[in-house]
Amino acid sequence: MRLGPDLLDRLPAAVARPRYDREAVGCGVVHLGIGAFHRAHQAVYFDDVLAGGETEWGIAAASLRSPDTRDALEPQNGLYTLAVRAGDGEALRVIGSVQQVLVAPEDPERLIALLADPRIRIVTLTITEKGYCHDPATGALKEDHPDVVHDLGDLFRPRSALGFLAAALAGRFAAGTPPFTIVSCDNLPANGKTLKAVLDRFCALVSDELGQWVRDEVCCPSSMVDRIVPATTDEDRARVSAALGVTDAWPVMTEPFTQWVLEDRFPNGRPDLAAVGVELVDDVEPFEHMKLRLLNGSHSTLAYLGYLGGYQTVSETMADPAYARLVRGLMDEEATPTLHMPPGTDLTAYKDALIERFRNPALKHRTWQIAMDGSQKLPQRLLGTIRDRLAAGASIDRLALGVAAWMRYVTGVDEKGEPIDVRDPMASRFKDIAAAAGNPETLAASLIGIREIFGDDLPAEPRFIRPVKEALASLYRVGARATVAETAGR
Ligand code: CS2
Repeated sequence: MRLGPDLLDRLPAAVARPRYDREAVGCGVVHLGIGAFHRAHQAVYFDDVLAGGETEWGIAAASLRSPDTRDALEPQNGLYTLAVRAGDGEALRVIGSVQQVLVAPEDPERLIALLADPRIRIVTLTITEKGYCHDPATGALKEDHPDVVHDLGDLFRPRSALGFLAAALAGRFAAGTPPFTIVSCDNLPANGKTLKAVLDRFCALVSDELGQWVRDEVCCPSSMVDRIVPATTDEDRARVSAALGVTDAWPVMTEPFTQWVLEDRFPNGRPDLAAVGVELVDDVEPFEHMKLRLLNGSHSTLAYLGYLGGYQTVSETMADPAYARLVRGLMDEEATPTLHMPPGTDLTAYKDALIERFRNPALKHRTWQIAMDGSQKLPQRLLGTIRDRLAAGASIDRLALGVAAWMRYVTGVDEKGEPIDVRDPMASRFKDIAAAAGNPETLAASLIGIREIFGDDLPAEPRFIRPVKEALASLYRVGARATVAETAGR
């Protein structure tokens, strides 16, 4: 038997479930890029909104590529289980806020029509860093990106999120419908501003009139989202289904912690998000820096060094005391001095909690998963911190080791000579660079020369190049574990 509305009453008492009338809920939100993160984060906040009695904020979610989520959730009427996991067990909750799942490439016009519907007042995005079709170093739209070129040529059968948004906004503009508010929930720097810049530019390339309307009318509040969501395994599916007594084809795994900090700019209305724990602020930037630099910067550092050191998951990596010391040192000594938090923020408590979250043994968060798409992640996770440190004349040893570990990782060969499955939009470029480089020194020099990642400044900065080259040389000489032990002890 498959999880579905008719079976909700028969679930074990310990399983939380929607107590509101799902049939009475209208759709007010479209989410682009439905994946596990959306289902463990924004969809849960909206489920709380609906549980609080609001009825206009159901979610229609779209996948921009694969039909997998739709195939799993459609027979379940959108219902799925959230498994909140910690050392002391697992709490299950069935989420009801996702009303339908569309697969964009199967019927692009249907998604555009939905987005153009006046009832849709908010669009949320988790399309990953590379989904913005931008240059990660500058934030500008890559006008020669194949999806951008394609979508500008055929706006009514787009591929990219920007294409869908522009096509729908064109429809709303023509119909005199106010625009929706668009909330980026990706780990980009100034994600709202970055989205707004690429969208404005994209729409201006469609037409001057649309460009101007979008520039003047469309709001993209920035947000900081945080919840660790490892990929679901077959073992997870089997365990959750057994606990429910019915099959859930795709439950999502997460941790108890969750946070959403959001700029309060919603001219077309929003639910009472504060009532469900969203922190509404005027300026997200300090929180975003805190999270990107402390959590994600540490995560990527742990992922590359952990993978190279032979560790499969973050919690396994953290169980090595040298790695734990390195990452705390990275946070305390190198990242924290670059943060400017509002008064009253307890960064020590935040970092203590982060260390515990990384250690959570119930989460099998693979280092390989986090290592993906490093070219898109490095700038905001490590390089911004490095720039601020260098401007202050301060040391960057641990940050440089994180960058060097990324370099060794993207060569595609691990310490035992085994291949690494490198997933990155620039993977083939890395392979060519690695093949041409005769030694760590030239490897580092060639990778640092990639301006889309390192910008114009870092390739010309000896105080950056030297520690990265030294760290990379050490990774090749003695390996990740010994280099971590040595750097952590400094
Ligand atoms: C991770 C993030 O995969 C990754 O790159 O660093 O997805 C991380 O788990 C989330 O940002 C936590 O909020």
